[in-house]
Amino acid sequence: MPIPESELILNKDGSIYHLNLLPDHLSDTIITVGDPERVPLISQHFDSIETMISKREFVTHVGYYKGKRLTVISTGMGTDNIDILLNELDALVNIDFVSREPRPQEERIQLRIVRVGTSGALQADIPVGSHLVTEHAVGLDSLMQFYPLVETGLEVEVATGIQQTLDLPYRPYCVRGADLIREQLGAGMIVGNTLTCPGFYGPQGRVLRLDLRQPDLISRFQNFRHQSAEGEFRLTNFEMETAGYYGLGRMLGHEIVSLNAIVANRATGEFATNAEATVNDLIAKTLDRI
Ligand code: R1P
Ligand code: URA
Repeated sequence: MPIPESELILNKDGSIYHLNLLPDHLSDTIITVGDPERVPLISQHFDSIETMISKREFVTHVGYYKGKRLTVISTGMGTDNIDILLNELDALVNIDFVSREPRPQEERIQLRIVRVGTSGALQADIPVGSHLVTEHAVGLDSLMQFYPLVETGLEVEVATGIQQTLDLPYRPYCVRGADLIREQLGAGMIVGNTLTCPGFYGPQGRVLRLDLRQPDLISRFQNFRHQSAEGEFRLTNFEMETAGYYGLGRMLGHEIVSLNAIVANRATGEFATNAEATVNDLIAKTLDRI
């Protein structure tokens, strides 16, 4: 059965609805960033750029870096955008746009996706200016309420513990990312467990003019621990997309890693004096290893 026009939406030129890309535009290795202005910061290192396309917050540059074809895409903020990004990237490689049929299993392409983003540390021993690679991601957002994500026993235990600690009316989700790409791209970085929040202020315990429902939210995050045969689990950092990447990556069969430039520390109250340098160093490491 072909996928209807209302579900797989193509623009008049045949490109996918939000990303505005054609299947030929994409490389198998993709760097993603939240901020559209971070795209040229990466593609400026390319030997050549073959395509520059943008629509809404999705700015895409495709080119060659030391002979390797790479795509850089910005996503904007939040896991709702990651739902669009990953479904549309997967459609570009794994759905035939003419027949509107998914490609057979043996023809499926596995993308390698590296998120290069900023993040706030939750623990005092994770310094501003450091780089952290996400092992487990915990999603406080609602994206995975809509997909049949299969979690391991440990993932369910961690997520249930966090639900109890935070006294939430729903169970968060927890996903361990793919090991190989984490070891390759994150070599030498702090290995952490990232909390993906559905907002930057209240959901990350920030108070400007609005009080929090739970005034001690930050210390609840900081003090959460789960003991298992694999050791002690604690939450290390905050951001707004990683759990969506890891959940959809597992279900769609793509290899994804989230690399975090730590620009704030919520235990010490610091914000980076030179966040750009921390991000630029992470970009350099990413390009070197990819
Ligand atoms: C918030 O300032 C934004 O920064 C982080 C968060 O996940 C959120 O998107 O990532 P980026 O720097 O990649 O946007
Ligand atoms: N991005 C976030 O989501 N939180 C921070 O504290 C810093 C960057």
